[in-house]
Amino acid sequence: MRESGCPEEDLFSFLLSKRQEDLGYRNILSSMCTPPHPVAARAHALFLETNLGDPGLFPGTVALEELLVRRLGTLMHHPGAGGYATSGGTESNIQAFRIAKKVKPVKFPNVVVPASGHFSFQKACDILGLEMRVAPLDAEYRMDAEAAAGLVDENTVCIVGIVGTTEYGVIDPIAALSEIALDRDVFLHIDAAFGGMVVPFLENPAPFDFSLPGVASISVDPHKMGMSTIPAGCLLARDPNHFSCLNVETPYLTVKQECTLAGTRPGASVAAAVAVLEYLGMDGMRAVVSGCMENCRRLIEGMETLGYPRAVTPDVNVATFSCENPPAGWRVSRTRGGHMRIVCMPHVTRDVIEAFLNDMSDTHA
Ligand code: 0PR
Repeated sequence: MRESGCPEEDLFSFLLSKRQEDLGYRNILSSMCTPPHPVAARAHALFLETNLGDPGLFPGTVALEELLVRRLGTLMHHPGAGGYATSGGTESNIQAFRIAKKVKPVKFPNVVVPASGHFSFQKACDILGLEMRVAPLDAEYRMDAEAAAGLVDENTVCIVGIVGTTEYGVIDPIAALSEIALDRDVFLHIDAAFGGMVVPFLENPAPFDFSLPGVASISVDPHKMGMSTIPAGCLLARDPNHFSCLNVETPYLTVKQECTLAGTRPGASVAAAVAVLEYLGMDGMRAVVSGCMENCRRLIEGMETLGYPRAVTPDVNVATFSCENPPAGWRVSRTRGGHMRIVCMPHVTRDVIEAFLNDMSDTHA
């Protein structure tokens, strides 16, 4: 550290110079995050110093966390779901595995995860000493439910299904997985970190949530399509008592037990997540999602016209193509299968898509 402090103006010109090295979101087509909605930023500022890790000190913020869980539980067709605000999909996935492992205590536990699983499942298995059994995908990158069933044995503590896969934006056959979970009495965790804030706002979505009786827990992230500030995730469980198996004693805090992974936890991003849901309502979210889906369709159509076929028709706003290089100045990502991947987040507007297609066609020419 410096011996004596830096003048504020010098400090902030230094910080600003670093901030300017960051890429603006405009030409970023690879991210599942997006600039926060203005009401999220405003709410975040209001709750800056709140700490959900010591709930007795912040009862108002705690009430907002409860409201978030109730809103998202209701969205997932189970208003009585238990839950808490996590730091994102990774923490939610780790905590879901912790619950599943406690629910079925066996000596050599394994979990069945689709090959499309986010790398957070690898972290979770490593931390928790779980064997990860990888279920193959079908030709459209969805989990092969029959093959998954074949991997389940008496040591399987959890099956994972994904709603909106990170790489190809497809939805696994959750209804079939729900049947398998009930049949074989296994905990079924749904990773809807991305799709949880998309699918409920589509027209006539196939059931993927607590409306299916085998679904035990769901992760859904407000800091992705929920346009909240970072970090904002949420883990929901059908049975609220499932969280009590994670409880540890917290003798000197204002509450005596906690089930969360993090200790000190931000209230600001939770208030921001609630703010967006309340401000937009179902109608507002439908409008945002339908815009993103429309842009995604336009992108696919435009790319195919230029001779770059889609890898698959996605269920959510993630488009993938057989295409080598993006035009200069654009950030896209690449799937493990070698496809160009573009996430049509809210900042990827129609104008951005048209500008990208224009640059692609110049490259093509
Ligand atoms: N589950 C799914 C289906 C995900 O897509 C992700 C993240 C996670 C879990 C983990 O969530 P957290 O990162 O919140 O813990 N998917 C994005 C990805 O890996 C995360 C991301 C976001 C990456 C923004 C880059 C970026 O700029 O692609």
